[in-house]
Amino acid sequence: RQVSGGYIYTEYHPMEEIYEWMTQIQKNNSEMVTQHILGMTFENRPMYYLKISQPSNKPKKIIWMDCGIHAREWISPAFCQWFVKEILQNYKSDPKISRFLQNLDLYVLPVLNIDGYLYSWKKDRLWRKNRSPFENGTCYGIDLNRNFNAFWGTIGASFNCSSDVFCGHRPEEAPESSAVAQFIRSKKSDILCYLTIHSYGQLILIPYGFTTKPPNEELMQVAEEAAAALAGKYGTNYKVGVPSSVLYSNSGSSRDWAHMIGIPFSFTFELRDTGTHGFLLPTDQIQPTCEETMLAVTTIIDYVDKK
Ligand code: ING
Ligand code: ZN
Repeated sequence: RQVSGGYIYTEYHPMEEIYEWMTQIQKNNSEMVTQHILGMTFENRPMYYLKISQPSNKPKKIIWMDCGIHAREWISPAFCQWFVKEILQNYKSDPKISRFLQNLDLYVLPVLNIDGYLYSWKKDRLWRKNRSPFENGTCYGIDLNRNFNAFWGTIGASFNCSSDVFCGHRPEEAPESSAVAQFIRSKKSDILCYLTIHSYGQLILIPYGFTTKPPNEELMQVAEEAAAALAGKYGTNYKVGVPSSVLYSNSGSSRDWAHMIGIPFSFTFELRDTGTHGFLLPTDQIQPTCEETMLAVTTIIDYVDKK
């Protein structure tokens, strides 16, 4: 059990508790953390992100990380929360963290697909998409990770609204993907790295999802370093590569879009496991999963900072 500030990080939390967690973390760390609104979900819930920033006069670059774009991938929001806790607990004592916080601000969106996450808790544990209704309420949901303007609708996506990979009728149709895209666009010259956290599969994916062209060597190398750091903790094996080489091609993903508009580093994480439990990762794996992922993510941030 990992408890900090009265919050249990080794359990999954319903959305109401994550909202409350955001308020508390901001209150208890007001010198470092601010809470900001990114937009509203389809069902009109506020999407908040946390900005972690060490006070200084230096101009900073940005690391963006979002979790929970897919509703059923509960380990993802759990990791975003763990990440924030670890940074705040350790930034003074951990030389790596204290070094990169001198140059970088961390922007963390703990749950991107809030309506879907709630639906996954209350109605259908394996729900993936957002909750926009179509065709007179006979089908629901856009796959937010097919709704970005990156070869949108061309491969690994569907135009059928009952499909789990329904890409919408146009890029950024969903208010949730639109809110993220607008924000990333508005800060794009300052964002060094875009991280998006999914499960499952134990993968680190690099752009692009829609071609089989050889990937950017540097991104590949950074991802391999991150996977090695991760494996160093518990021996968990991650595969690294472009989607077509490790799984299947896709289009309209946030990772590809972020890289296409000029963000130099962009990665998708697929956390534990490889299918034994899949999306239903047992709570006793939250801690080891978050610990090892922390090593991978800080390896990437460290690289990006030193570059
Ligand atoms: N996987 C991601 C998806 O959007 C992905 C990312 C794409 C992985 C293509 C592999 C290949 O489908 C999950 N689990 O959501
Ligand atoms: Zn996913």
